[in-house]
Amino acid sequence: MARRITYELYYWAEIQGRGEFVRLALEDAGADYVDVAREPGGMKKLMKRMRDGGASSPGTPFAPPFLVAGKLSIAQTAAILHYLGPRLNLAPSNEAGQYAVLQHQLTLADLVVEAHDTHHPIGSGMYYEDQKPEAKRRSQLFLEERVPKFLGYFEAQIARGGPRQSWLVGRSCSYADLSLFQVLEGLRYAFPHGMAALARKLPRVNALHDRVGERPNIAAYLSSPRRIPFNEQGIFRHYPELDAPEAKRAARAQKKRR
Ligand SMILES: N[C@@H](CCC(=O)N[C@@H](CS)C(=O)NCC(=O)O)C(=O)O
Repeated sequence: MARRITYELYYWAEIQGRGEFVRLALEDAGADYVDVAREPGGMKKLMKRMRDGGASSPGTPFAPPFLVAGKLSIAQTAAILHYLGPRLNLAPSNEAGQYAVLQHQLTLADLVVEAHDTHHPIGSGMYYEDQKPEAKRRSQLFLEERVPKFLGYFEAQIARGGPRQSWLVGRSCSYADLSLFQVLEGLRYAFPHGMAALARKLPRVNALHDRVGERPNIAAYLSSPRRIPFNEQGIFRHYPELDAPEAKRAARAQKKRR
């Protein structure tokens, strides 16, 4: 019998962030894994790996998350999931299906960058408070144009499969479905008003979200202490003034003042 591998996930201990896409896949599959930075002395281990990459690694990661699987060390969320997908039964077995799932993951990664930039449109290294007017404008455009475009795209992808398809690719749940769930969770946390206003247009995306949330291992994970609550250090942050209709009101007031 093949030995069951214990994966090591390296990611910041205090936030869901991009590490959460990997956590969800590992949790859904019931894989053995260690969330390294959340263990005693784990942050030191993470920083050391960032510096030296580990004995057998040809390079060092640019940023967490990265996964260590035996002698392999893989950075970049989508690359990690592309590796894990077939091993955790969260990707189709054929190549076309695997690349379709990867493509969706990368599109979600684009959306994640834009979600982050709503509260940090000018610079990641600056305080939110020093880029608030820009953040308001960016959030309004994000909610009015970008979220409908991205989520409308995913709605159409699910619809393409016809009435019997309930997942993004084929007939079973993939890591991209888990990631779409997570993106929706994050957007609803950050923009409760804005997302409520869009809900009617996204019946398939919302139904997929609910189906993922009901998967037994995911439901157990979400109610466990392993699930870090959303907070204002992560990618999805709730600042009421950025949510519609607050953002709209602020942008209108700014226009009047000019
Ligand atoms: N494209 C990378 C982005 C990784 C990334 O931006 N990680 C963040 C945390 S979510 C980080 O620590 N960034 C440090 C930096 O950009 O300086 C991925 O998808 O994994």
